[in-house]
Order: sequence, then C-alpha cells, then structure tokens
Amino acid sequence: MVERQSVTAYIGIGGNLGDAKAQVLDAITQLGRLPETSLSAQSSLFRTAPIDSSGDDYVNAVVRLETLLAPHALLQVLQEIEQRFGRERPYPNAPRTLDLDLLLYAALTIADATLTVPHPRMMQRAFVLIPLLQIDPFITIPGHGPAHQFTPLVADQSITKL
Ligand code: PH2
Ligand code: MG
Ligand code: MG
Repeated sequence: MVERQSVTAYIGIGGNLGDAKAQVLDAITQLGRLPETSLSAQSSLFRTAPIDSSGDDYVNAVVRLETLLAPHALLQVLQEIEQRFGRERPYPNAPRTLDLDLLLYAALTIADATLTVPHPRMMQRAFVLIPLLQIDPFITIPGHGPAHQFTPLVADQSITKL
C-alpha cells in the first residue's frame, strides 16, 4: 500500500445570517468529520464588523486541519458544507449563513480558475489574521512572510472574542 503524508491546511469560517454562532460551531464539527481529515486546532469564536460586506456583525473563526485531501478536493467538500447550510450567493460578499475559505494549504501557492491559495485578502483582514495567529503565532504566509507583521495594518478593524 502506498502511504500518503497528510498536510496541514487552514480554513477561515464566517457567517452573519441566522444563528451565526451556532452555524460556525456546527461547521467546525462537520470539518472534523471530513474524510481523510482531522481537526488539529480551532481558534476562539470572534464577533467582527463586516468588511466590504453588509448586514449584521459576523462570527468568525479559523481551524487547522491535517488532511490527505488534495487542494481542489478539499475546496469541493468545503463548498458542499456551505451548501448544506443553505449558502446563497445573490451578489459578491452578500451576507451569508456560512463561508468556508481555504486560507493556506501546506506551503503551496495555487492560482487557477477555481482556487487561489494563500487566500488573496487574508493579509488585510483581522477576522482571519487574529484567529489564525491565536492558533499558530509564528505562522508564515507563503510568498508574504510572517503573518504577525500584518496585524498593525488591520488594527482599525473591529474584532472581539466571544
Ligand atoms: N467575509 C467576507 C467579506 N467580509 N467581514 C467579516 N467581518 N467577516 C467575514 O467573514 C467576511 C467579511 C467575504 O467572504
Ligand atoms: Mg470569505
Ligand atoms: Mg468564501
């Protein structure tokens, strides 16, 4: 049998429609049940003001997964979970029941028609950086360097631990 080595991936979780806190917690449970995948860390939940979006405050979190799924297979299962939560996309950045973003996958950079890793806006968003750094304070973003260097740039964004 060919042994495969699992890789570490980070998922950004967010929602601001319905019971966002319950949905984010439920999503974390579902991420831990994905095939060939285990949940190795989860951040606190944070209440955050919408950035380039509208509606209620968001609930955000980040989790770390160890997975044998290839990047696009992981993206696919993330989208399946979003669908189960009734995710609709009436317009870009519309309020949503659940958003699952593949932030980082091993040390890979990927840019194709369906997937961009690292997530292109993660350096500009406190709702990603703060939970990510809570899990792994010394994490580096491939192509961009240590994540913590970006926190001063997002210091004006409203984020509080739930
Ligand atoms: N997601 C967006 C756009 N804006 N703002 C907050 N606070 N949290 C999010 O998860 C979020 C956002 C696009 O996915
Ligand atoms: Mg998103
Ligand atoms: Mg998304």
